[in-house]
Amino acid sequence: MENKGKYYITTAIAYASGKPHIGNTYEIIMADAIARYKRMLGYDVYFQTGTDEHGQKIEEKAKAEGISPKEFVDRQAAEIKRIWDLMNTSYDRFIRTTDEDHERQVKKIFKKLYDQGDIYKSEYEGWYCTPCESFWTDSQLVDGKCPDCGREVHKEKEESYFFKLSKYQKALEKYIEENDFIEPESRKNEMINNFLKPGLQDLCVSRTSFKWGIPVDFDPKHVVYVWIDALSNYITGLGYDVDGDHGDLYKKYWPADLHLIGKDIIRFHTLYWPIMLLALDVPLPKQVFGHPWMLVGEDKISKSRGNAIYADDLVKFFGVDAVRYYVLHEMPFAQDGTITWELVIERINSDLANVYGNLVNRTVAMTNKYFGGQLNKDFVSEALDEEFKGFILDSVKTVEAKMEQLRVGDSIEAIMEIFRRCNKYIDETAPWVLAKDEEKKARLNTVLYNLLEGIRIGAVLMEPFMPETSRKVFEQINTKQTSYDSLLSFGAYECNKVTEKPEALFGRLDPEKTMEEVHAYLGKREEKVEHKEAIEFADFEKVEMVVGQVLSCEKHPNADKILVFNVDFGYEKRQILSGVAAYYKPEELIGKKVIAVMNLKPRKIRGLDSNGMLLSAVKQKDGKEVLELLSSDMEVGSIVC
Ligand code: ME8
Repeated sequence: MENKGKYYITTAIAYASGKPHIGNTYEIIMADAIARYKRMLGYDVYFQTGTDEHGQKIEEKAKAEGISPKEFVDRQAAEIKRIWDLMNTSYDRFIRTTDEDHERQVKKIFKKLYDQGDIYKSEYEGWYCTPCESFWTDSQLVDGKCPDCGREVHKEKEESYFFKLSKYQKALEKYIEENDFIEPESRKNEMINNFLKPGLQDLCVSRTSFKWGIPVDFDPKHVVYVWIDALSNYITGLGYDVDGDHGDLYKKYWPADLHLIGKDIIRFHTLYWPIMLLALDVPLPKQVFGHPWMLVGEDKISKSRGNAIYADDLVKFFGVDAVRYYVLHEMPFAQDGTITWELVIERINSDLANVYGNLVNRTVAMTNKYFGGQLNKDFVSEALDEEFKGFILDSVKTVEAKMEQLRVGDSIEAIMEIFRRCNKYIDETAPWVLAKDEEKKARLNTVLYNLLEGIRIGAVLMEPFMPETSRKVFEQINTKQTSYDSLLSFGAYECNKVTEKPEALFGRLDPEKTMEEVHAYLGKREEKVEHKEAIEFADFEKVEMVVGQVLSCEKHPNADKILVFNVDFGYEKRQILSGVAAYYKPEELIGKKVIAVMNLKPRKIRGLDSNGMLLSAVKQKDGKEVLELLSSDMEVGSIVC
């Protein structure tokens, strides 16, 4: 096969702070599908993934467990790698930011940028979000919270190193304008309008408030900002060397053809990362694709809310390929996708069992029944066949065009259309009727040949997405014709003897029974909810909670999820906003006694003031969130302690 050149693809490196959920896992599966597809096309692919192991959050988590950060990340990285391997992902390197070669180069990168005047020392004061490890200015906060994750921020001041991003802004703008660097298009506009047009601020690139990071080697009380450290993995993993003594992989594969990442970290990859490279005089990556997010139902996946779904749990019930299929098929190109256990079951039944599995099973069974398992090339074609073959060959082109645009879900759908067309062909040709007439034997032979060839072509195309299933299909129909070149024309199938006893590729699931088993399993499984750190009694005592009674309650005019309460506490009345609109009608809350945190700093939510917070209890039940506002029979004005 013709060598199409090199292709270097990377995923984001996962935070080694917890177990990756199905959203994180989606990304490695998608990258794997693209990598496998490109290899099939004849590209020389290098595929890198790994773990992001430094930062304050990891330091804190390790401390809470009483182990060293290194012990903590060793365990987490092993768990992440286990899941990547379980999902049959074909990466070439699993880089860890604690790898010695990476750390050495990051120190050198920082020093080079400092020596050439791109990084300078100063003092920083700003709002800091610990989970995101990001500083924010007043104007960047949204309703007083982190604009990325919506969590609380706190003021922090520290001596820091800064990176003069503005120096490279013009060059970056030019690159973005002249290339298809940021995909999809909507994400490109976001970056231009929200960050480049207002002008890039200098970026704080070191920390002194914690230790778990790569030390700045000429000023070791500072550690390198985790994003400078993490982003560098894409070149250090290939053997980039600041002094120019690059490894062979770097020489061969850089610049990256594709950085596949989630939509929340586009800013880091399309602004800071290319600017780092411009400053290092390293060629820029060709494309950054910011994929959408996987939601559970309509909600963000959240470990603290306990709605997270994990790939290994899904695999226990449905197998690796069905899970790969679901996430790849269900995730749209630019909008968020959704997953629930019920939806996975539905999709397996409708597509994999009823269409794909059923087609292969009955075609192999008919080949056995009517021809002892082996066809010949004695063909009697009819007009219908040409349309059928044309459809299949066109589908090969559709898949290629869609994959070129990274529309993975659409590509899979085009392959499923091949299998649907085959099933329709069975209805149109009715092989069981042909079988009754000895004179129609050659026609029956042709029909089954066309079906086996359709299956073969579909399975070759499906291999990057469901490798193990394609392998089983090739085995069942007994073909060695599995290369991409074999799809150029219709008719490469060799007529070998098919398997005598075809095993079903996908069993049909009984939705109710399966869900019962899922609930029983999830109920028994160790609780995976992440708990917050222990706090001092003195900290708890700072919270003032009082019983109040709802005087009025109405919908927020600009936010669907929020209700606006007017609450009487006896000694004063207050307006408090609460995100409970999905669980209550406003009128049923009037007169209800509630418990409020009184001394939470006032904040604005979508234009309205909220002066306190109402307490509620929330739980995930059968895949849905159940919530209740906490109440008390005590008199209005009673202190809760
Ligand atoms: O961001 N659906 O790591 P991470 C789809 N360490 N993708 C999701 C998702 C969801 N619900 N939630 C997260 C980091 N992701 C950094 C990356 S790269 C130099 C450093 C994606 O473990 C997320 O957007 O939080 C990111 O691309 C990947 O999962 C890993 O997220």
